[in-house]
Amino acid sequence: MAVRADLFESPDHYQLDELLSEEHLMVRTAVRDYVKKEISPIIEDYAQRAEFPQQIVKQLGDLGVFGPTVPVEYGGGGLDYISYGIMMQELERGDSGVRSTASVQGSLVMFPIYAYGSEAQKKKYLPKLASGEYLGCFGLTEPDHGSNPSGMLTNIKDAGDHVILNGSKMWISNAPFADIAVVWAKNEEGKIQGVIVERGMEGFTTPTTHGKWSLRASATGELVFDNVKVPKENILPNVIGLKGPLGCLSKARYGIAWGALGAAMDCYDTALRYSKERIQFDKPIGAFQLQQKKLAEMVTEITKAQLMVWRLGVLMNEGRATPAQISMAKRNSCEIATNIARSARQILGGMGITGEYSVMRHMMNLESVITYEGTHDIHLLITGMEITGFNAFK
Ligand code: TGC
Ligand code: FAD
Repeated sequence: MAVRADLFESPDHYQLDELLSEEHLMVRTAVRDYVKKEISPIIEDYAQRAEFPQQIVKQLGDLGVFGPTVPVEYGGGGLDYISYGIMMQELERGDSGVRSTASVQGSLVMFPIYAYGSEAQKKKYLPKLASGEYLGCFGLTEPDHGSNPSGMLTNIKDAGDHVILNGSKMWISNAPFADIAVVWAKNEEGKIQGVIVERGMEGFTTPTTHGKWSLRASATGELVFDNVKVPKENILPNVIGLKGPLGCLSKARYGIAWGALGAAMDCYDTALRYSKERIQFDKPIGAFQLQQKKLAEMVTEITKAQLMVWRLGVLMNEGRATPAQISMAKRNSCEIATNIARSARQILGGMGITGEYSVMRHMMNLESVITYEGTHDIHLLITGMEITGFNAFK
């Protein structure tokens, strides 16, 4: 598959770079350069083959995108939330699946071990996860419990110095290659607890999910637990209840708010370039009003979303961002990115459906991004409940 040179430049219609520090800009340059060198040249082929590029795990560890907000003493980057957001934007600009790998590792595996784990768990797992020596996954969703994880059936039963884990999880990113899984299960009192399950534990398997038309370069699978003996020292001691996994989701959803914007920027940048080069009726198609309308609306939505995620980053840094604010940004970025990918694909005409350009791949990936970490509807209902005080979920 011929791959075009990656000439990406991020749109900055409102001089928003002035809101970023030197450190933020350095982080952006480092991750953008990595994506141009290591991701753009290969990702289309991996997506076409529906194969996970396993070599990126170590590369992403070396780049420092796993757990960037985790303190340096545990192998993290000790950076702020805007740096984390920028990393996710740049990775998803390359491919949502690459950002997914980093989101899961950092926000859904390292964060719960850091925030809810024992000192021994932090020392044992965090440095290896940060460096990419270990890959992790996060098991919350079940076949019959997606939007309503509180109904989960996966359970642990006390058996002396260990617990016995039974049940199954579905749609789990990274599962087929994961060395460890942070799994959420109900204890005998029906309360949700987190356990760290290691590959190799008897009765634990991770079958791959095949046939996806979206996130094809990301590995998705199931987690199946058949009387798995998990030592009690692998239970996360410092959280109980659904707020445990939902607290992790807040971090990951924040990253997706920036990430989906990266995919939108890539689609806009690609469509803008194409509109200046493609001649029809003796003119570049960008000279026609209909195409300008699409491009002008894209950059307007990108600019609004850039402002929203930057402000959310400031609130995250100050510890003031609420789950509802995070939901609004995740939902908005996914919606505008999905719409922008579709418009960009149309601007590219027939070329838009090929793998020669990134747009169709982004468009298909974004169908997962708008669904996972809480669907578009769920985030709307979170906003609805916040502003009206009425719970419309149940
Ligand atoms: P509810 O009663 O509202 O809440 C239970 C407890 O949790 C607290 N809480 C939160 N805490 C931290 N962060 C948040 N975002 C929180 N949201 C709620 C809440 O205060 C309460 O605490 P407490 O102390 O009172 O017990 O729970 P509910 O059962 O009514 O559910 C609410 C709902 C529907 C919003 C929630 O279940 C939900 O968000 N559903 C969506 C499920 C979801 O997002 N699944 C994602 C699975 S992981 C994934 O998709 C990874 S993809 C990764 C990738 O590849 O990038
Ligand atoms: P359902 O909950 O069955 O929803 C179906 C439809 O009903 C949706 O449109 C939804 O919005 C709507 N709906 C549901 N409840 C309501 C309501 N109360 N009011 C109105 N409408 C409602 N999960 C993990 O735990 N870990 C992972 O790593 C992970 N990775 C994923 C990777 C991919 C590629 C995908 C596709 C999913 C992944 N997920 C993961 C699962 C993901 O979080 C769920 O798919 C998502 O939460 C939705 O659950 P569901 O698919 O069961 O849909």
